[in-house]
Amino acid sequence: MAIQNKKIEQDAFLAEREEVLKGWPTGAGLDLAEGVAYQRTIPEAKRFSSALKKAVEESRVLIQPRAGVALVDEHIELLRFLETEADLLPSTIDAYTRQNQYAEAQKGIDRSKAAGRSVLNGFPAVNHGLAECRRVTEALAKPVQVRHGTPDARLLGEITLAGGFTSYEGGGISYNIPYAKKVPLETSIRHWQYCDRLVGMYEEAGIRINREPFGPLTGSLVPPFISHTVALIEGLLALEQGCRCITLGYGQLGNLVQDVAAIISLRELAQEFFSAADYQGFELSTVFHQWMGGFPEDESKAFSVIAWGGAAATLARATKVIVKTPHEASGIPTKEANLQGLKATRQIVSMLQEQVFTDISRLAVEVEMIKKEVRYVMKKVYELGEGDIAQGAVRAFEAGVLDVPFAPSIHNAGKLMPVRDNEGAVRILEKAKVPMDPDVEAYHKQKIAQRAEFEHREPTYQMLIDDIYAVGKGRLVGRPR
Ligand code: 8ZB
Repeated sequence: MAIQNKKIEQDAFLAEREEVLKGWPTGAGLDLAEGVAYQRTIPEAKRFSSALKKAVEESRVLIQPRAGVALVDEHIELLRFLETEADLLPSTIDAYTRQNQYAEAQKGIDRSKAAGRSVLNGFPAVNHGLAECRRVTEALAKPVQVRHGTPDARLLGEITLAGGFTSYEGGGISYNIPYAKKVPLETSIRHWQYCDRLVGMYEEAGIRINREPFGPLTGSLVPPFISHTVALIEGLLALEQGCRCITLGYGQLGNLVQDVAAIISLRELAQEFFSAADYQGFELSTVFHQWMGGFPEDESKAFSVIAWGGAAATLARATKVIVKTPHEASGIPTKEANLQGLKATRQIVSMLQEQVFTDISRLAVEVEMIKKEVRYVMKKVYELGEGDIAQGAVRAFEAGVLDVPFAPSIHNAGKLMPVRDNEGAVRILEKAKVPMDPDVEAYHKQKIAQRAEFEHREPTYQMLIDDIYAVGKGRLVGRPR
């Protein structure tokens, strides 16, 4: 049957659950009621949703790293080290687990034990299982979230939620298009409906679990209206399955006006579209990702990029900021480098927390522009789905109506071409099949023309390539040499 944005029925969910739990021996015997009872024992101070709610109320910006290693004791040690500075904690899951390759993950665990260091790029939660996940979450004083990149995260969700994690990242589009090559969108959306329904089951039992679609997508010059549209769709899909605490995300692009406008418009559009679809009583927050593109090798330069992200997040009053490290250009950071990223971010977040940048006049133009762009695409997505946003999303990707730059998936057109304007804001050079209001498209063209004139060259693919490498080379706009 075609995919639909419709709450999965209890019997269908429970039948599917039996199969999901067979995916690896650690799934055997997982009892949902016992998981709920366990979640109920978690103190308020360790609930992700509570921390986010308080931050929204106090207009504060929380900071969160990414971190995960192969073995439980080392993972606990790492997170304890980071929680001295972080407000919120992650457990970044390894790449084998993200691909449901649990046998490979097991080899990685065994080899890590032999080598005395982690040979996995994250924490293999499925292999470690329920009791070990609880050992992790119990060892920490702060809320912990599962962060990954998994098209089929059903078993991972079962184990980690019963294991005491209070937030779950990902979505059927955002953990497919940027992360997988061949997984059909219907498949990943359906599997994420399961994850959302699982969270919905906890919610219905009185347990608040935070859900966060992955905002930045490929992190490579993704225009705000594209990532916002995906975020809204994933928010709507989550709400339908019973999720009630949603955090929508955005990846920093580097132009301050555009970045602040992106967070403001994301929040307002979410209220608009969620209410229009008749969802009420949800908690909404936002996450700002420090620059997700290429970083400078030089650590001092990397700190500058990190701080600029912290500044933009704070001036935009995102609810939390996901922090990069000075090791970004080389790979998985040491725990010391990870702490350095947090400290650099803490300093700038604290210094700027009294300053408000959300009411300057230049912002209004960008906020309205993004809203117009998103409404235009969303209208088409609903049309394609004949009123159904899940079906609409699938057809929109098929038609190139939704198109994510630089995504590896064969189910993404890859024809939309962004480029920076003369002030570094990301604009649309070639809209391909993405619907845009003619006035808005003209605005983009005009902004790009200013840059072309300044650089005495035509805006072409080369300009975009120059932009991709610019930050790593010490600039925002990829000027010709
Ligand atoms: C899409 C997210 C990519 C970012 C970081 C990368 C990059 C991935 C880990 C990690 C610390 C890990 N990342 N895995 N950071 N520990 N196990 O996610 O460096 O910045």
